[in-house]
Amino acid sequence: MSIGENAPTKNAEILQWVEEVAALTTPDKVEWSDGSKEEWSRLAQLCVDGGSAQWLNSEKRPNSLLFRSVPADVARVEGRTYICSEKEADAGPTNNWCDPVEMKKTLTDISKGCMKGRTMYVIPFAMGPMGGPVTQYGIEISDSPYVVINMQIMARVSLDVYTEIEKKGYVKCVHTVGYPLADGQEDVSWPCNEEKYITHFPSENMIWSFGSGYGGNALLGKKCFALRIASTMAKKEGWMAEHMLILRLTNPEGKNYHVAAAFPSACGKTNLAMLQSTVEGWKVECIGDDIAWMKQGPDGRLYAINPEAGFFGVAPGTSMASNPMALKSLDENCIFTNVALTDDGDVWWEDMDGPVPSHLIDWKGNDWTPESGEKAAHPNARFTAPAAQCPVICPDWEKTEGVPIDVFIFGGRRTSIVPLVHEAFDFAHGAYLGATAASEPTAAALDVKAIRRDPYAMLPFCGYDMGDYMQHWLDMGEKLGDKAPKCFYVNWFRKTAEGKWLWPGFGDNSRVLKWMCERVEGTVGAQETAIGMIPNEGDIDLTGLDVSAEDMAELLKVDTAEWKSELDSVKGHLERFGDTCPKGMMDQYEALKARLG
Ligand code: OXD
Ligand code: MN
Repeated sequence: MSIGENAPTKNAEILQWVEEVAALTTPDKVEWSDGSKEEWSRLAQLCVDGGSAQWLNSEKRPNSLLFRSVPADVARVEGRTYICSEKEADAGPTNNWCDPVEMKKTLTDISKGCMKGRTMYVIPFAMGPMGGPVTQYGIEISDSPYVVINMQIMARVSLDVYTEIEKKGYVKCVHTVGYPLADGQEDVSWPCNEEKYITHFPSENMIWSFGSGYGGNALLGKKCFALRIASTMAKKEGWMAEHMLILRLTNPEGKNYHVAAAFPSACGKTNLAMLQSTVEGWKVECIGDDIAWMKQGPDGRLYAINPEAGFFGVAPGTSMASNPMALKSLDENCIFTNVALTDDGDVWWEDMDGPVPSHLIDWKGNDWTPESGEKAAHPNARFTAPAAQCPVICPDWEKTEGVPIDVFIFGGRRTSIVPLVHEAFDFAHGAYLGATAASEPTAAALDVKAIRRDPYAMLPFCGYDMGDYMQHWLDMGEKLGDKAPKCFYVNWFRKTAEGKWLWPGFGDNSRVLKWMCERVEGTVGAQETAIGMIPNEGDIDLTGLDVSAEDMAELLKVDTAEWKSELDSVKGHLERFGDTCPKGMMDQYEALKARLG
C-alpha cells in the first residue's frame, strides 16, 4: 500500500513509521486526519450509519452522540498497563514492567493483520496550545473512528502539528481495537479484544495500545502521553507533568491566584475545577480538570498549562447541584459513552437532577425502569466535552506560556484524623504531603487499613519509579526556591463520630481557597501543629454559612494520638520504594514523628 501520495507531510521518518504500521496491521485504507469540522461530522455519521452510535435529539442536545461499549471494555485497565523501560528497576514497584523487546514482539505477533477490514486513521495532535513553550506533539494511529472524534475534542488535532513536529519532535502512539474483519464479515457495534495491552516505551517516546476502544486506553494523548510518557520527559528535562486540575481565583480587588490540585479518583476533582464560589466577590474560573504541565518561567515561577482541550468526565453524579458548570458544558457537541437514553432522545445518569424517568434504555441497550434494580448508566459512563464550552472557562486557559501557580493542593477522602486544611511548613514538607496522600474507598468505615496511599494521585499514571518521582518533587522545590508554590493538604470529607458530614463541600470549598490565597498574601496568620499550619479560629470566612463553632473546631482538630497511629502505615508506604525512596522523604517522616512526640 502506498500511503505517501496523499500524505500531508513529507517527513520521511513519519511516512516510514506509518508505512510500517500499515504493513503490519493491513488496514483496507489509510486516512490522514485533518481535525476539521467536516471530518468530525463525516466520521460521526459513519459511526451512526455503522450502528455503533446514535445522534441524540438535536433539539435537546445538538450535534451530540451516544455510544455504548461492552461490559468487557468500560474503564482503564491498570492490570494490563505496562511501563516498558529498558531496566525493570526504572518502572519501580508500583508499575507493571515488561522488557521492551519482548513486549514489542508480543504486540507485533498479535497485531499482524489486526486492522484488516478497517480504516487506519493517522491523527496529528498537540497537547497544549499550538506553538507554546510547554506544548508537545503526538501522532496517534488508530483504527477506531470513535477515537478520532474523541481526540478532536480532547486534543488539538490539526495539520499544523506536522510543522511543529519538525521543531519539537513527537510521541508515536499506536492504537488498535484488535478486531480485524474477515472479507464480508459484519462489524460489531463496539469492537475490542479480550486481550488488552496498554504499553509505554519511555526511552522511545512511544505508546502502543491493543484491544480496548475505551477512554484512557484508547485516547492516547491523555493518561498515556500527558502523564506516563510526559512524566518521564519532565523528569529528564526538569519540568512537571501532574494529575492536577488548574483553576484561577480572583479576589474582590481583581488580583488573580492560580491553584493546581491533585486528588485521587472520586474526590471531586472536576467539581473543584469548576466550583462556584460562595464567598462574596471571589470568582473561580477553570483552566483544566485533570492534567497540568508545568515549567519554570523566565521570572523563576512555575507556569502551568492544561495540555488537553476537552473534559473526559464521569457522568454519573454530575448534576446542577454537584457541578452546574460541568453540566452546562454538555449542552451540545458532546460524545456520551455508556450513559442511559431517555425516551425523548436525551441522556440520563444516576444522581442527575429531577425525577428519575419511568423508562430508559440503559447503557447495555436494554429497557430499564426504576424497578430494574440495576444502574441505568454505567458508573464509569463518560462525557467528552469541549473545554471551551464550560461557562467558567478562564479567558487565559489557552495562554501559550501558561499561568503562574501560587498554590498546590493535595487531598483525599478521609472521614477522620485529617483536618479540613493544613499548610505545609515549606515546599519539601509539601512534597512529603503529596507523597503520602491517602484516601479511603467511598464506602469505607473508619478503618485505617482501608486507606490507599496514592502519591500525588499519580499511582496509576507515573511513567517511572515512584521513589524517583518523589525525588523529582524535592528537586523542583530546590530549583524553584522562594518562588515555589505554597503547599496545602485538604480533606472535605471529615465526619462526626455519628457519621454526619462536618463540611458542606462543593461551592463552600471556596472559603478554604480564600484562606490559602490570604496565606500566600501573608494577610492571615496560622497556628503551628505537629502536622503543619492550620487556620486560626475565625480566619476561614464563614459568612452566610451555618457551621457551628464546635463543628469547625472538630474540622480543624489535630489529634496527635490519631496521627501517631498512622505512622507505621506511612513508613511502610515509603519503605516500599526501597533504595529509591528519597532520604529527603524519610527525613520528613522522621521530623513528623519527632513533632508528634
Ligand atoms: C480519569 C482518572 O479518568 O483519573 O481522569 O481515572
Ligand atoms: Mn484523572
